[in-house]
Amino acid sequence: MTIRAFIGLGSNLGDSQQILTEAVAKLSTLGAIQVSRLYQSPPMGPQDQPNFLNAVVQLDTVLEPLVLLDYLQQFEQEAGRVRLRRWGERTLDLDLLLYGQEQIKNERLTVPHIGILERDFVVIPLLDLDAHLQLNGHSLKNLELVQQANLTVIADQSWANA
Ligand code: PH2
Ligand code: MG
Ligand code: MG
Repeated sequence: MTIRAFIGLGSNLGDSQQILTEAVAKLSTLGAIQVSRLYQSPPMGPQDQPNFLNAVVQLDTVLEPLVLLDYLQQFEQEAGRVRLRRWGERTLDLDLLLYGQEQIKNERLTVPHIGILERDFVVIPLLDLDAHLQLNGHSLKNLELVQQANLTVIADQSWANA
């Protein structure tokens, strides 16, 4: 069965746009994808780190969640992932945000991803892909943080075709 998953992409080390473009190409090998616009976002967490580039990919896939997670972690490693500290710098961060309507909680994975509702750099690109997306019965577009979002659009939805 094909499931619609959403994956959050982030990078603030190295050539972030290139790193995210390569990540999108790899995600496209796992199923049919759509890509949000590309955003620049001030860091959540320690402020003495560069701004992030953030985006979300919608992926229609037959992969089970933990198999998908294995791929996401493999792609992070292949990008030379560096993770210096909690909430800190990342070469590439790929987070499984949503997996259909499923609620998943085990030692490797919590889905929906905790913190979606607090992160404009996740919610705004999700809305690019599905303006009517709901979480726990709430429309994401009605969240207060949507009005107060502190994001800059870097490129339209064709950015990853480069
Ligand atoms: N990721 C983090 C920590 N802080 N801030 C922004 N704006 N975007 C991120 O993706 C991000 C962050 C660690 O994964
Ligand atoms: Mg993250
Ligand atoms: Mg992560």
